[in-house]
Formats: sequence, structure tokens, C-alpha cells
Amino acid sequence: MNARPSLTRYLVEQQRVHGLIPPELRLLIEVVARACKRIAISVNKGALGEVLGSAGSENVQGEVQKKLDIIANEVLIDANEWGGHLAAMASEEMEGIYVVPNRYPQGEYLLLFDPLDGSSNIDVNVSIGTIFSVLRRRNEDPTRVDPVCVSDFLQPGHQQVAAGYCIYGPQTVLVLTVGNGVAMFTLDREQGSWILTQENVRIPPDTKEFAINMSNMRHWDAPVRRYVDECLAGKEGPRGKDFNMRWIASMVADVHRILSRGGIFMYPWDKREPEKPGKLRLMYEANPMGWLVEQAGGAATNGRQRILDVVPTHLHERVSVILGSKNEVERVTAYHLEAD
Ligand code: AHM
Ligand code: MG
Repeated sequence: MNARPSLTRYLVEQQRVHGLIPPELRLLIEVVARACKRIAISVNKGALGEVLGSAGSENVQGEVQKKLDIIANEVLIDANEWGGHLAAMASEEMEGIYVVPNRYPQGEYLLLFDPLDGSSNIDVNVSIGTIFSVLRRRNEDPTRVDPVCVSDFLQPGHQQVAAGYCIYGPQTVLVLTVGNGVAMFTLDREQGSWILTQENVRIPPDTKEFAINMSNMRHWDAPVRRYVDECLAGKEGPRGKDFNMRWIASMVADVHRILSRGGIFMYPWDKREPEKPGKLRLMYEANPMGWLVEQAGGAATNGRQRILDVVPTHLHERVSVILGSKNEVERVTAYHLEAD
């Protein structure tokens, strides 16, 4: 019987057979995966580990931080700062970037993460996750010695070199792309290792399932209303089929369902805060998820433009997100472009 390969073996093959990733990036991904294992342990302890509830502080976006948001952020920093592969990190939970301290060697990669996405689900025992994105510090000039700064991070998503998330649900699953499709690794708790459980993940181009927070309907823009109205009209409407709706309020869990069986996820711009382009963050939520979805044959746009082509102007930039089954995303995008 052929044993299923581990994450380590998968990564070694991406490096050796496919020549896709250098050893430093392979090791960096392993460290992120190790940190996710530690976060999974805290998540699982729940009330027994005194990790539930709010920490009594706010992050840079003015959101109340949960204890687990802070724990997960610290775990990711502690695990990654000394490895020698990173120049700096950025997180939803930190206003500025975290430059690798002088006592450790600096590498060429930049790591961005949402340490615990879907925080409102922590205390109610519903799936949450860690989302991450890896960029390479562009260094056209080899003699460059200036310190790493925020502008090094401001690269469009198509320049990511690795991206993924870890979902803490009934199973703990790490989902990864290094540009060669999407692979899923389930945490084997007895062995303490990540085991490849699905390769070449594909999102069907059509779907009968949409995900959006319907309570915001009155604030939506016309193209989003049109799309959802048509879904709700079911068999009798212009789409000629009945649609199902899901909303977990945890992007990781919603995207995981879409990678598993298709669907469309939308967190569009709306009129509640018209000056903001959306709720979700471009660099550590939309970009990694957008790349995963594209690598699985789906599409990801902000309604008008491919998410991975949006050039960020600041670290915590927000973006309108429409992603999932290709034909549905193209339909919503076309509705936006027609309305312009
Ligand atoms: P968070 O990063 O503060 O947890 O917020 C992001 C989450 C997403 O996971 C989810 O899709 C969305 O916020 C849910 O928002 P809402 O509660 O408005 O439906
Ligand atoms: Mg988040």
C-alpha cells in the first residue's frame, strides 16, 4: 500500500521535481504549518485553556480583539522570526510591519497573515482559520542595504509565491498553493504531521450555491442585488434553477466549502461605509484566497477587476470580494461592468 505523502514530501517534490520553490521557501512554509499546529492546539482547548472571550483591546481596524486573535498572532511571530527566511511580517492584528529583529538573520521573504479569521465564531465553536500569503522582497539592486519597509509589501497578489490557509474545524486542514494547483493536508493528531489528503483541487465552473451576508441586502449596489434576486427567483426566474444559500461568517470556512464543492462567495462593497472599498482585507485575506481559487480553476474579482491585479497602496487596504465558480463570478463581474 502506498502511504499518503506528508507536507514535507510534497514540498520537497515541488522543489526537486517541479523546480517551483527554492529550499528557503519550502522551509518557511513548513514553519507556518508548524505554527498552525500550535494554534490548532489552543483552539481545541477552548474554555479549558482559558483562551475564549475578548482580550479587552482593539486592533488597527478598530475591531475588538479576542484572546485567540492575540495568541495566534504571537505564535506565528515566535515561530517565524528566527528561521532566517523572512525579512518582515505583517498581520491583521498589527498596525505596522514586524521587521525580523537584528539578532536573527534576515531572509528575502515577506509573510502576511490574518492569524485567526472569523473571530466572531471562536466562542461559538464554529470553524475558524489562519490565512497567509508569502511575497518575495523585490530587490532589483543587489547592493541595496536599506531596511525593509511597508512599500516592500505593496505588491499585487499575482506576485505571491505561496498562499494558503489552515481551517480549524471538525478536521484541521492546511490548504496550500505554490502556483502548481491546490493541495490539502489533514492534520494527523497521533503522528503530529500534515498528510496530503487531496491534490489538484478543482472548483466546478457552475454552481447552485451562493454565500453572502443577506442582512446587508438593503445596502448593496444594483449589480449584486440583481445577481442575488435572480438566484432567489429559482427555477421560475431567469436562471432557471433553484439556488441554495450558505453564510458561515468565516471566510476560511466559506472558501473551504467552495474549494470542496463549488459555489460563489461575495463580500461586496456596500453603502454602509461608501468610502471603504469593502470589508475584507486585500493583502492577507482576498489575495491568498483569490490565488487559491484561481489555482483551483475558479475566479476572483472585486466586481470589475481581477483581485490579483489590484495594486495595493497600503498594508490594511480593503477590497470588494467576489470569488468561486468561474461562470458565476464572471456573471456578477459582467453585471458590474454593464452598470458602469
Ligand atoms: P475577521 O478577520 O475580523 O474575522 O473578519 C473577517 C470575516 C470573514 O471571515 C467573514 O467572511 C466576514 O468577516 C463575516 O462578516 P459579517 O459578520 O459582516 O458577515
Ligand atoms: Mg479576517
